[in-house]
Amino acid sequence: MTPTITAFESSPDRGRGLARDMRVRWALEEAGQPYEVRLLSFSAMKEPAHRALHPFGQIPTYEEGDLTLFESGAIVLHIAESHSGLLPEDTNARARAIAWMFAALNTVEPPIMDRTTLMLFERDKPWHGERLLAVDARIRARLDELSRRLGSADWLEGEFSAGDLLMASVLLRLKSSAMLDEYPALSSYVARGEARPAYKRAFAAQLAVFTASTNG
Ligand code: GTB
Repeated sequence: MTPTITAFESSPDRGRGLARDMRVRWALEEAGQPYEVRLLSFSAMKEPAHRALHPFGQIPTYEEGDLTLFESGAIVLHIAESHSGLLPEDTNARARAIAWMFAALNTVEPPIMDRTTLMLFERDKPWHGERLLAVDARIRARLDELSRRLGSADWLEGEFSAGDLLMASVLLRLKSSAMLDEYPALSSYVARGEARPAYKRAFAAQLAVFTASTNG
């Protein structure tokens, strides 16, 4: 059955890969799983019909037969468990790859999201500069630790996995800052993710939503 995901009808980044449907699209492309997309306006996301799928009135959601999911991490995990190629077969290696999924979402993404919020919505606040310094220090601490662990490896846990998919997705949010350049191993890691054909297809599909709506 072809799954349907939800995505922004119009995104603050104009479809350039930052909204969280991107990681779901990427996972589906890695899995070779075709999918459909239902685009939602900001007001439609808060309507009861969408809240029945997503209690917090956000994107992305995932519908497949009688299964409905929200939370991008849970969706990526479901895709990874339902298809081969995104999680190792070996039980322990699989558990470690899943740990990296949680690390991406629970340890690395929070300070990076704080930065995104500061830059998108809080530039006019009197405390903006001071808070940005504090948030950047927290991000650099995580990047330093992550970079040390990655070392010269291509991926975090052997072969590319859903852990790398989520970690690279999270780090990509820093592309608009110069911060990633301070960590060459992480810059190369993200570039390896972006170079994957599945990532490129997912990015093009998300961008096409915006270019289609501005052209037509
Ligand atoms: N924990 C949830 C998940 O991982 O699925 C978080 C979902 C979430 O934050 N969704 C956002 C949303 O629906 C879109 S991704 N927001 C609308 C709302 O809450 O009303 C966050 C996002 C989108 C776009 C940019 N950008 O353009 O820079 C950055 C971040």
